[in-house]
Amino acid sequence: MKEYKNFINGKFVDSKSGRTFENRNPANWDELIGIFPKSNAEDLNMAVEAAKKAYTKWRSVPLPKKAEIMRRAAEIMIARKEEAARLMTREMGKIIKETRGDYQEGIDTALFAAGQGRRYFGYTVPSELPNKICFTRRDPLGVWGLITPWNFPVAIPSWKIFPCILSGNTAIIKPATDTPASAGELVQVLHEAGLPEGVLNIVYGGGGEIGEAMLSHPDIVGISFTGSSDIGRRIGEVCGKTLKRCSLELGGKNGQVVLADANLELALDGVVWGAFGTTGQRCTATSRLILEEPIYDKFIEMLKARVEKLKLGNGLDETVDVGPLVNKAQRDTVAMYVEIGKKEGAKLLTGGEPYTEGECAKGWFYKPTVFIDVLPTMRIAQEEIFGPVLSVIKAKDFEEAIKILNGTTYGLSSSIYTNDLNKAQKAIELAETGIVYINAPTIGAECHLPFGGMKNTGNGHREGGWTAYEIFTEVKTVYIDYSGTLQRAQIDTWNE
Ligand code: UN1
Repeated sequence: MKEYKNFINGKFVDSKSGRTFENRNPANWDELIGIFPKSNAEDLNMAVEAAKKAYTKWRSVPLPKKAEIMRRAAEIMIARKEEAARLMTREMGKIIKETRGDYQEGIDTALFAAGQGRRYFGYTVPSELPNKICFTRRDPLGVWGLITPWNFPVAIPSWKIFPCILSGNTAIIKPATDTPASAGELVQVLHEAGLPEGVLNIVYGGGGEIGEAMLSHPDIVGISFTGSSDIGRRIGEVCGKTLKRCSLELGGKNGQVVLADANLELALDGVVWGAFGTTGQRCTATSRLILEEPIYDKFIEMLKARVEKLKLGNGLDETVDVGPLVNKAQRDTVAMYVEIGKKEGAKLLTGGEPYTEGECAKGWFYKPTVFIDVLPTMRIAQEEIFGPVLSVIKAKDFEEAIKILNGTTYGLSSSIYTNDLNKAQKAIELAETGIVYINAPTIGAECHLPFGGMKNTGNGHREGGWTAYEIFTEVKTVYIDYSGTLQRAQIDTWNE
């Protein structure tokens, strides 16, 4: 058990509130991971002051020099990967293979930032007039508020922190109260890597208090948020009023389509991993399986057999496939949706109840659950559940499958299993999602490609790769006239 403190202006400090909160292992609630400050607006104000002060100097540090700090951070992370993954499994519950992957995504993002420092391109184009050049450059904005979720305790904070600070901004991160330790250790890594004081600060606490204080703070220029669409709407609304920059990465209701010609074994591997990996708690999780009619019955039989073999337990056990839900509220939500599904008339194929065998009795476990004969309009086919619940829907042909795939308000990720090149190509064109997978599950994004969704999944930004740098920078257009005369654009011509 460790007692954590806020990290403000390069120092670990207690909250002015004097209050704390606990973080417990969702696989065994007797295990206390840490105690954290339950901060208030005063703590946030101090962090903003520190970040504001640091900004003037930090923004003018040459980018390749900033990038060296990112590289050192990556080196420290590589050395700490196993330790960090174990902590992450203990605080969040997902299995150790996945927390290693989560941490690896953080390392990859740090390394990408380290390279990006030397290829921070603008572009140069010709002018309409002689003896004049035009180019663009990117500049930072100032102090950012980063609000991160618990399902990817290191990867998602990394997606925000590295591009934000490499670009010359300074930031305050408020991690989810379910996974504060992993985020705290990441901030510690950057401190050890030599990040100057005040550039990155961490303030622990609830969204209602710290998130709201960030939104209303006049010196915070932008908010980057990953979480639910409801909270995203609220953030977008306030940022709209105050004209803060705002990037929102929100919910999903991702579908996997399996066409009759597909390799069914491959599609089965895909859906089991996509639906029950991270116990279904990914924005990219597969929560709908859309089967073409001729293979419907056969695939369901294969699915039932496979899902019932999944082993639940503590994620530190390498033989376990599925860990617990992150907390009680999450398990209650899953149980509530299972009831809704039954009432709506969907048929429960397997699961549908908490799992309390042996040591799992002390954790938030829920059996991997599959509903069949789900209609596309049912709530379990429309609303994000964020748990191990898969809704199986029948489609009569390719066209109907795509219509069902697109028939939700979300648009993050989609997957199509087929060996028909033409249909695959058509599905890529028609899918209303920011990410499309062919013959692969809906999860598995890589850090150097754009990540984000259409419709209610966000507000048009893309994290990952160089598109993340667009979120955290302003484009500046520069014209240099070296003619020594007044040249009037749109009026003077080159031969006059
Ligand atoms: C999320 O679901 O919140 O593609 C992020 C994936 C991971 C990232 C998921 N690399 O599933």
